[in-house]
Amino acid sequence: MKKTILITGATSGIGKATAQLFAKYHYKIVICGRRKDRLEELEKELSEYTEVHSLAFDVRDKNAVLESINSLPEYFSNIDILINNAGNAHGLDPIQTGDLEDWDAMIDINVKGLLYVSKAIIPQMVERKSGHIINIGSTAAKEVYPNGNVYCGSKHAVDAITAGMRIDLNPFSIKVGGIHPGMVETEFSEVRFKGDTNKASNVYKGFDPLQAQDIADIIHFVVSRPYHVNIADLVVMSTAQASSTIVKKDI
Ligand code: NDP
Ligand code: 8X3
Repeated sequence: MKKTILITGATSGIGKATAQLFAKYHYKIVICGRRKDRLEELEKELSEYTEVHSLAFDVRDKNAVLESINSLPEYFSNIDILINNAGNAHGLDPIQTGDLEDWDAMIDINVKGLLYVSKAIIPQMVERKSGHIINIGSTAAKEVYPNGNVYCGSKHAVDAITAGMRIDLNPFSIKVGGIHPGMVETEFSEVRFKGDTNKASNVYKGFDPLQAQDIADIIHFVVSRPYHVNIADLVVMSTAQASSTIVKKDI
């Protein structure tokens, strides 16, 4: 029987590449994001390979999250795999000049949004005593870098919540794991620098950064392990990167 995967943040970057890869493996796919035009376009693209359903909601809106997920047509309603991927950094400022709206966005999206989506899906996994939840953290979940303060805090929270989920869901045979990428060339830096594409592209200049497809491949590897294998915690960086701040650049 085909498995169903729900991916948040599927309109761009890692989430989109993951949806594209899993479509080729013929999973049933629920793609989520706020940008309806992108969801429509992706649904059309993936429908060549598999059945796809789009859900447009803002993960910050807990009622919208619960209503959307509860409204899934029966065919898509049993979620076997949840990829909690929606998230972003907003700003890169020292703590003393950080913007309150940026802080709210990062805590509300990266932490509370992940919890709301999980809350909407975990009960059915518990009921069925099966499921797999993958939370996308970051190297920023494992270390803190200058001006990363609140983003790193939000990702450390994702790391802790992931461990907590794994403990609480252990009696129900639900797999839970975190995947923690280093620098991946997506729209991430464009969002962080509020649309400044020059500043954003400079982040990835002079080395070979990870691409969204690299993370999608890893997600597929993690999901496709045998039943008794759970990859609990995985950190991945480009070869040029040794830590959040140590990157071997050729310029
Ligand atoms: P992108 O900016 O390319 O994608 C982010 C996705 O999150 C988009 O699909 C966006 O959809 C969705 N999203 C953002 N805010 C919301 C919201 N309020 N409600 C619903 N969906 C939202 O970035 P990445 O693909 O790089 O990021 C994916 C994840 O990977 C994030 O959690 C990020 O922190 C993490 N990560 C990224 C790294 C990188 O270097 N790129 C490294 C390590 C981790 P939409 O705008 O349509 O709502
Ligand atoms: C993103 C990693 O170091 O580019 O989570 O902020 S970093």
